[in-house]
Order: sequence, then C-alpha cells, then structure tokens
Amino acid sequence: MTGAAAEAVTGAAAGSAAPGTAGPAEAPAGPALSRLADDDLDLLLLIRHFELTLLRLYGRGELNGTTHTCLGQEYVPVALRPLLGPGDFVLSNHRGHGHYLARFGDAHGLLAEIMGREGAVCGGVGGSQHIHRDRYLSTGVQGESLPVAAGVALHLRRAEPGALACVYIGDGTWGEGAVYEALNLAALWDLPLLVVVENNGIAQSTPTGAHLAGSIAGRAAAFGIDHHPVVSADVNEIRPALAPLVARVREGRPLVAEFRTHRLGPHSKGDDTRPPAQVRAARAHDWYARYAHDHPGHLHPADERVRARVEEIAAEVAARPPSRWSPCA
Ligand SMILES: Cc1ncc(C[n+]2csc(CCOP(=O)(O)OP(=O)(O)O)c2C)c(N)n1
Ligand SMILES: [Mg+2]
Repeated sequence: MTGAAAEAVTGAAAGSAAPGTAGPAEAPAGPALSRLADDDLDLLLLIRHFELTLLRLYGRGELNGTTHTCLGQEYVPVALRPLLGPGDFVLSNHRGHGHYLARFGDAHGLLAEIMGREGAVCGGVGGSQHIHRDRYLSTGVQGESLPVAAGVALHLRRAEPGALACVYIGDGTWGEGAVYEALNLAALWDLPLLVVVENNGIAQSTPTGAHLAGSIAGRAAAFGIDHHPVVSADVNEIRPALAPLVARVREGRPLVAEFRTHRLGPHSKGDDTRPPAQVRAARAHDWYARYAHDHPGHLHPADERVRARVEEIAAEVAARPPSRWSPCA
C-alpha cells in the first residue's frame, strides 16, 4: 500500500474523500456502538495509528519487504485481550500487528522489528510476519499455525491444564488441508484450542464466495466443534458473549469463533482489486468512523493523544541504529 492509500484510509476514518481513492465512506453502518472503557479505546487507537504509520513509512520508502495491515479489524484482538492470560499461547498470521499489540502493547519493539532497528523484538530477522516472543508466534505461511496450535494445545492439556492455544486465521486459510487435520485432532483429543477466524470476505483478491464452498460454521460442525459467529464490532458485546465459551475451551472443548469483519485497506500495500463501491461498503463498517459518529467526545481527544504518541514512537525508532541479530543472543 502506498502513502496515498494510507491517506485514503485516513480520509475514510475522517469521513472525507481522498484524491484517487474510492471516495468517502458511506454513512456509518450497523447499530450504535456502546461507550468503550478508556483502555480498550486506547488500544484500538494504538493499533489503528500503528498501521497507518506503517503505510505512511512505506509510502515514503522507509520500510522494506511487505506488510499487511489489520485496519478495520482492530477490535477482534482487543475484544479477546482480557480473555487470554499470560499462560495461554497466541499463534498469529500475516496480518498480525494487532494481535501482537493487544498481547504486549509494545509498539516500540514491533516497529523496530519491522524497520530493522535496535530493540527489535526478534532482532530484526522476523519482520512484519514472523514474530516470536514468549508464548506468541506468528507466521506468514497460511494454515501453518493451526497444526502447531493443536500440538501446543495438546501439550497444555497435559502439562498446564486450564491454559489454551488461540490461533488467528482468515477465511482464505480454510483452503489449506492442514486446517482440517488440526480440527480433527482437536475434536478427537478434546484440545483447548480456540480458533479465531477473521472472515473479512476476501483472501488477497478472491472473494470468500469464490473460494469457500459451504460455510465455516458447517465445516466446524463436520468435526463436532462449536462455532460462535460474531457480527458485532462492539467490544462490550463481543467480550461477554465469548467469555463463557473461552472458559469451556480451557476445559477441552475446542471452539471456532468466526468474526465477520471488514478489511479497510488493500491486501498488503498497493494491491486492492476490489471495486470502489466494495471498498466504500467496507469503510461504512469501520468501527473508527462509527465510534467517531456515536461518541465524538470520547474518540477525538484520545485519538489525538494516541496519534501523537505513535508519531513520537516512529520518530524515536527511526533514529535508532540498525538491529543486530545473533543466534547466541
Ligand atoms: C501457504 C500459503 N499460500 C499462499 C500465501 C500467500 N497469501 C498470503 S495472505 C493470502 C490470503 C489470505 O487470506 P485470508 O486467510 O482470508 O486472510 P486475510 O489476508 O484476508 O487476512 C495469501 C494467498 C501464503 N502466505 N501461504
Ligand atoms: Mg480474508
């Protein structure tokens, strides 16, 4: 995604048009959002401004490699955050910055990792997609994480009962056969496995309807695994609904929690193949635009504060020397 595309998303958030983009968002879609706790709003905004900052840095040629932002999907890991404890494992994917920030709040370490600067969480060799820290692991290889998560869950069931493995996958990842081997074993062995599906209706450039026969609910049902659909973007609704189900996962009842969400930006940096009307429709679901509409007095001061903080972090990290990696570190 280019800097212009970052502006497009920013413009969408502010409800204004940006040149050469899909134009302004439609009127906010969905029911009114409830007022968030300050820490939830701050975390949502941290993820939002972190992602927007990345896109601006790419636009200015200050980052290498690729990146996939979770713009529009930030509320998923924020809703899950207090439901997961330090003894749980989180396995993330190519679109994982929000997952990491919800777990650790460590924008410095992640940005340093992506920019290859001192203080990088993986010494700068993991980049955007391959992060390992404590009980957190991400991979850019679709579907790779689910069998690993099942193995981790088996270990936890035996060695640390009450802990769980949480794995984030997208709708497109249901095309990987390894997903089904893992679900089969999770069901057979009563594994404490929480599969969080961020179904944003598209896999790179392929709409879900063109790559997924049947439904994710039906596929979970085929293994006798519980399926919980989430259509809301309201953290205060999602979290209490999920809490008892996550408690059951800890007792060895695997769960697929499917969030129907919306990708605001392109797949990665400049590769949005969606027609403009589809992009506008996705923007209309943006929690940020909706929250600005429903709670302007809460959003705007927090937004300014977090935006300034992320800018400071970006300037500070960019000024650091390059990261060094040592296999012995
Ligand atoms: C095994 C494998 N095949 C292909 C890719 C290239 N790829 C990266 S993300 C992606 C689409 C993923 O779609 P989805 O699971 O819906 O996640 P989303 O990007 O929508 O968050 C593809 C095809 C990959 N990373 N790994
Ligand atoms: Mg997808």
